[in-house]
Amino acid sequence: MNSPSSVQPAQSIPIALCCNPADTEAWRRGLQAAMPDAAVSVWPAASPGAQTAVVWSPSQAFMDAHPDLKLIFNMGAGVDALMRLRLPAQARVVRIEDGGMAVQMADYVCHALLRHFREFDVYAQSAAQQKWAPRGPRNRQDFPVGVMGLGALGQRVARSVAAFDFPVFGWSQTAKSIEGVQCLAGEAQFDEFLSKTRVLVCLLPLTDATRDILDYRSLSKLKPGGYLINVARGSQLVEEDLLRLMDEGRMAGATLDVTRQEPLPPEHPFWTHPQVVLTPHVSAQTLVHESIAQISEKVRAALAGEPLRGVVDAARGY
Ligand code: OXD
Repeated sequence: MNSPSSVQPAQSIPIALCCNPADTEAWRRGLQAAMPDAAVSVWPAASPGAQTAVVWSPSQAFMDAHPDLKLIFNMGAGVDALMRLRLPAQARVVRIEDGGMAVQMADYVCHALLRHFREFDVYAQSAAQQKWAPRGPRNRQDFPVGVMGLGALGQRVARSVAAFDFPVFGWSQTAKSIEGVQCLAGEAQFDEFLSKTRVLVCLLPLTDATRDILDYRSLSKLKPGGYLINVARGSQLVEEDLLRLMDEGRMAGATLDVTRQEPLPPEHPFWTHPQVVLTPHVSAQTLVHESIAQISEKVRAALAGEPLRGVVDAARGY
């Protein structure tokens, strides 16, 4: 009989795998290579006794077919899709910690920030019209950046932005301390954080508390000429409110890697809005090799009864 915190021994690890069909084979082969004694079964073939699962956005049917799961590895950083399901009571959800995603987030956000700050889109338009039209320098002190969400990814982003000498503020639920970043925390300091920020970067987990957090009220607290970079979840932004603030000239624009509906429907105004830069949810993609190395190490740690990092707090939802 296994204790609730340990999993079956290595030679009999059934692993239930459930992900986007296009990625399945790479994950199946990678998991099998990293854990030769595991038996990886690919959903919808169920592995009813499996205590370990590796998943991205699984269905309730998957969970119901695997009532003995103790460890559910989420293939990405955001666990919101999992948190909406009824999970086996004894299961712990473990997310990928960084796994090569933090540097991607940092380069994506720095690119979006510098593209806006250095007016590269304006120069692209001039070049398209064969116009040699230099513009004066802008002062980065006038572009304070506020990073919402200071987990592994948010901290890396905040540090990378600070390395470009922008003033950087951070905001998170619980107080954090990051060199070069002025950190604020909790509801009580939210408005102060917004009012110090001109370029707002959202890296928050999606929970009931953060759904719709980027609405007219909060975005209109930004400094004049506010700019939004959303690399978290589309449901955190009230899209009509952003459109209204841009129409009113109170926000300069946005770079959005995520939208409420993905793929973005063809008729959506973001596609053609001149102040919106869109990418298709690619700011930080899960790297299969790095993630599998992390998962197999954690499976080994769980077998040895060692404490696990990256376990999601079900009450907080991240
Ligand atoms: C993630 C994502 O959560 O890709 O990792 O959205």
